[in-house]
Amino acid sequence: MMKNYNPVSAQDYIPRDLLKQIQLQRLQKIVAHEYEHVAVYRERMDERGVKPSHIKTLEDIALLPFMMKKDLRDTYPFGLFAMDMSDVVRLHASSGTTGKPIVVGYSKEDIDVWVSCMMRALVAAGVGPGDIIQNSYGYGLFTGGLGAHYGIENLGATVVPTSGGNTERQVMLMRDFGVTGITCTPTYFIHLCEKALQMGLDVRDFPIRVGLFGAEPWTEEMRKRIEGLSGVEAFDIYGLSEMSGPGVGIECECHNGLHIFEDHFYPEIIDPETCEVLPDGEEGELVFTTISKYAMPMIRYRTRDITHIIHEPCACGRTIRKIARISRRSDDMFIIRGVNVFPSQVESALLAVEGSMPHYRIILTRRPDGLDNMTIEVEISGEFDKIKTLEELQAKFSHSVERILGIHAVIKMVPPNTIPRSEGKAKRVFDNRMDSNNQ
Ligand code: DLL
Repeated sequence: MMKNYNPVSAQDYIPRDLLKQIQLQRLQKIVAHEYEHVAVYRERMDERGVKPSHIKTLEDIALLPFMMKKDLRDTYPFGLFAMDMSDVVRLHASSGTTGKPIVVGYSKEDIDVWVSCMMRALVAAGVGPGDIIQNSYGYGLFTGGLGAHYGIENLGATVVPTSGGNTERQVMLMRDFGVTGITCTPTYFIHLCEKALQMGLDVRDFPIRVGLFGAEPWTEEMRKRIEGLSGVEAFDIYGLSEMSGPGVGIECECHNGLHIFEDHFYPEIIDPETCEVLPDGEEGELVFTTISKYAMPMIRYRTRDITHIIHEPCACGRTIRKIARISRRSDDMFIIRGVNVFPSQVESALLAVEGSMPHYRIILTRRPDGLDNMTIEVEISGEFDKIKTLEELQAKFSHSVERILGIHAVIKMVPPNTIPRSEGKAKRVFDNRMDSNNQ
């Protein structure tokens, strides 16, 4: 119990009764603050006849209206700010795929809370003073770079702020600086390891032992690939700009779910159709309330991320609850010939095949007769040059996809290094069905 105990993480081990008291006090305070300062939200509460004084228990949170990404877009840029601009010390923005970015703002105290959560995340991954952490999350408006940066620095570890890109140089610095840990997307780390091999180096020979990987969904199969390729222990770290950024939750050494820093982010799981709150253990959409963020509180924010809450106590001794790894977002889903498909299922199917490479993309097209096609491009590794082996591999992929998804996909084997590598979040799905329609 409490193997990795560090005073930085004291709140991870707080008795649950006390945690609930703290959560309630914080919730009451934040709802009153939001009601007073954010007109859009006050109007919504008024429409429902809900006043801040109605929040008497944690369950009363169900009285409050939800917030969605659309609310952030509709109030662009500062419409959801609940503090004077003179008290806002930092802005971040996430680009999104369509239209205006969403903007988030932080007070000095909000930043302190964010840093403390990031420190707790690093401690859970076994990072501490003496470690040299290469931070390859992008610096800038994206929360990954600066979020991880200040956590590492305040913990007393050494941060190497490489940001994303210039991969060859990153490999060189990793080796020359004796880097012991890395923070980046899982996809970028694989790219780094492969680049090292191209340079005649093997990351397994470097002192690096730990990685905090997140910002995009990844699978258990991908974890095995990463650990095999690099020898690092891979931790899944979760977060989103609307809460703060990285460090909303992380795995501990047990690697069977992500602890949520519940004293700052109050989680709920809802049925995305009916919006009904679901009990622990049931899968649904993750909803968060920031109970200690004042410049821009988010109340019952619908993340679109699909998971369930794990209520059972964790062997690490932490009392804060866990969520299951997030392998899908409700808006990632695509429908092909009537079957719902998530990219992570395709990843699991591909990586279940021995000898596969973790580089793939999914291309959706519509045939002139209206039928949808799914083509999966998979990269072959340099070793697969014999046609027979290639054909065998292709058949194995096809079979694995059909077994897991229940539909047929065209498997296209492409030469090594032809699928573009991402420095940040990977784009896996290319839905060209509209274009095919217009042809
Ligand atoms: O991706 C913050 C972050 C940076 C998290 C670095 C972890 C590490 P956004 O750009 O706002 O923020 O994207 C948030 O990314 O709602 C999830 O859909 C997805 N996501 C983030 N972490 C994970 C993860 C950052 N570990 C959105 N597993 C979230 C699966 C993740 N999905």
